[in-house]
Amino acid sequence: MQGTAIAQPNIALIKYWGKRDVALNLPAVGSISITLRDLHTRMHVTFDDALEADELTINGVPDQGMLPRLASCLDRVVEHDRRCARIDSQCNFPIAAGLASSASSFAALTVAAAHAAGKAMTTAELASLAGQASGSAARSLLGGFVELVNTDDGIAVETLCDADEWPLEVVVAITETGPKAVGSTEAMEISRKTSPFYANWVDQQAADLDTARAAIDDRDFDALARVAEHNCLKMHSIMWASRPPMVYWNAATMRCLETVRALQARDVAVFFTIDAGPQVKAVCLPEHAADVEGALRATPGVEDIMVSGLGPGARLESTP
Ligand code: 2P0
Repeated sequence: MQGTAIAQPNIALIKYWGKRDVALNLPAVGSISITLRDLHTRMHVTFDDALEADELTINGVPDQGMLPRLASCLDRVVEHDRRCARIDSQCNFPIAAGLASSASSFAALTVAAAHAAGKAMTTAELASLAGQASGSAARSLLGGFVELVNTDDGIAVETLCDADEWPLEVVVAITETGPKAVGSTEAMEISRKTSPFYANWVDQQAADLDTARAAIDDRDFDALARVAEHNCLKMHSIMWASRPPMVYWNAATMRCLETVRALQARDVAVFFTIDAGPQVKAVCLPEHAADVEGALRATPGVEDIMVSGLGPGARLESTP
């Protein structure tokens, strides 16, 4: 009645922003991401008759705030009356700061819980369950370059290219730690209801997905860079034009973009992407990673740097 799974966060290059069904947590648009290798969440789940309530620890500290969302995910995995669970989450990077901790957490939780409940599930079933908890979590089921596709009745995930087939590096510039002011779920709904750019965003997404898919197929870094930066800035422009406006950037975020532009001017193969937080993710060819890391580390306001290659999807760590 227990399982341990590990999952890595993923960084969207073509972003998910907005829902077509809030109750089922279905995205309004498809997305393409890269799964990281060196940042991870490890989830240990035990279903235990002796417990009177679900329990959660995050990095060893009891946590009530996240518990309802994790418990709902367990309810969906088990489906019928379930035993109470002890959930132990270990995360080696800042939580809730725009580093996709919910993606790795819910991907790992879904895989661990399915095993603990004795349920053999396909990747498609696991992705659907993880996606109901957090849209981006479905993508962390798979490694490398991953596309989340909207289907008639839900979602599907597929690998476009394995991590070792195009081993890019990601340099994450941390400009601020601590939880964000508005969570992604709420921010997406504010955007959908109030941003004058939202409908246009949904209409244009298929074209950006086509461009990115072709760039990945061709291993065309410049083409991927152009469409990823465009898609990222378009997503942020939706947020900026929402009511109330949502600006996740700080001054150091902008300075990091200037650093990336300066690197590009020196023909360094790098591009930026930014999610619902102030961190800047610089995606580059491996031979440029040290150059990119050095430049971002020297950028005023950057508090820390994390570097990661691309990695595998969520998996069971032990099968007791
Ligand atoms: C993404 N983000 O594609 C986009 C880009 C943030 C910006 O998916 O409401 O935590 O739980 O489904 O998955 C973050 O949103 O949102 C996200 P919910 P999630 O990575």
